Amino acid sequence: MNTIVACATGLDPSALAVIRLSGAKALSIARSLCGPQALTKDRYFELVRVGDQIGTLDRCLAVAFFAPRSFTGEDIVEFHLHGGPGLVQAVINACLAHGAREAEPGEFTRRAYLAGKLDLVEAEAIAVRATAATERAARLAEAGVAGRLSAFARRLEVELTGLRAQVEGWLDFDPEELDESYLSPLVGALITAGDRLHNAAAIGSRSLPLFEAPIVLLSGPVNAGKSSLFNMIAGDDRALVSDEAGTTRDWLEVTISLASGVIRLRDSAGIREATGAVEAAGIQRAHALRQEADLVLWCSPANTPTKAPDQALLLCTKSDQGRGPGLAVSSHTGEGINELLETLNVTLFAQFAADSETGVATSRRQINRLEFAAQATHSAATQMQDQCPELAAADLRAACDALSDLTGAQEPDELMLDALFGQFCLGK
Ligand SMILES: Nc1nc2c(ncn2[C@@H]2O[C@H](COP(=O)(O)OP(=O)(O)O)[C@@H](O)[C@H]2O)c(=O)[nH]1
Ligand SMILES: [Mg+2]
Repeated sequence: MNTIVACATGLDPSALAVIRLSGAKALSIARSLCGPQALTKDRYFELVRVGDQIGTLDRCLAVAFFAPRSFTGEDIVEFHLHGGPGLVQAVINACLAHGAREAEPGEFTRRAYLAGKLDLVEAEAIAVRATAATERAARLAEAGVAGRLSAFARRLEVELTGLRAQVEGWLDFDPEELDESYLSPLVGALITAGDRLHNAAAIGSRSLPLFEAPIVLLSGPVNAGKSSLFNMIAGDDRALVSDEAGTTRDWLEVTISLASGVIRLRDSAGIREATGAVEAAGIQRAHALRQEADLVLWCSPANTPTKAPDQALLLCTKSDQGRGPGLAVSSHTGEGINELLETLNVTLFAQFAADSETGVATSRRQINRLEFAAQATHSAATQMQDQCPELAAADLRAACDALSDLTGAQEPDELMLDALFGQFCLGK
């Protein structure tokens, strides 16, 4: 495999930056930059002069991790240098000139997974820790890094394999002979296992907003005060506000920190019969955005109330002008804004409950595999009750496969790995 290089700390100016090199040539490339005496000791921070063919670039710290005792299992060198983007780029260029190639997003972690250093659940939990916006998200993801969910999945896989052996034992019998007194404990065990898997998926779903920054969309009729509310919450005049109906066409997004997590708040065009092609395009987009949103805030003006669509949270906007159904808010007086933020915080983030048995799923992919395994296990219970042990055994095989997919124990396909690691930060 090639030796890869990337800046692990982002490319904004900062006091320090970390550049990582990983692969068979990591040490030789690093010594080309720092001199042949450098980096001869494992895990030893040393002061080096890094330079290219023109001259010294920086005096900085460097450390080597010799294979296989490194994150990726390969030789790794890290430069902890000063953080100017031009300096960082020059050092990366020097590594490239000596035969490294630029890493893809997530490629270090992908190599760690391929070397058997961590499973997919742990890899995804590490990605969350690299982007965690809140302390709570970071702490929950630590449970993933520590492998609690992986251990749960492996335990369940063993249990289901045992249950499958019992199910297959029934295949040798005449269905008439399926004795209730043996059958009901088996069915009971299948239902319990399915429930535990379902519970793990449900905990994951409730916690997902902590990791994903849920999308909250301001929607409603034109002139309902959506853009004014957007600006009020953003603390900035981002959106144009006007009493002319149909002002907003492009949609806007700001990231807002609530007490327990981060949301992406969006403003969109008001819903009505459009008066022109551009407004019509804006309204069409507003409808599409509604599908994407985790929560819709339906803005209904106090003086002309409208009915909220299902699932939306109803706001009575312009509450300084009167009263209507819904949570009263006014962008002019500030009434109800704190209550709205508190409601959003509770609705989106207060539902999670960490579970000591299962740990917490940190991605939709993990939740989806857990839920699939739960359904297949429950289906196996039903098939046994209906005296179809063959179908029950097939369900249990599918459930075990889903659990192997979850941790990546069964070699997954390249496309899935591309999709999974492609979402990682560069240098991770
Ligand atoms: N009285 C009052 N007027 C408001 C309030 N919010 C917005 N407006 C006015 O309503 C009109 C439409 O506001 P805008 O935010 O552009 O609504 P949008 O079309 O839903 O985005 C503007 O003239 C605003 O000044 C409010 O809380 N109280
Ligand atoms: Mg608007």
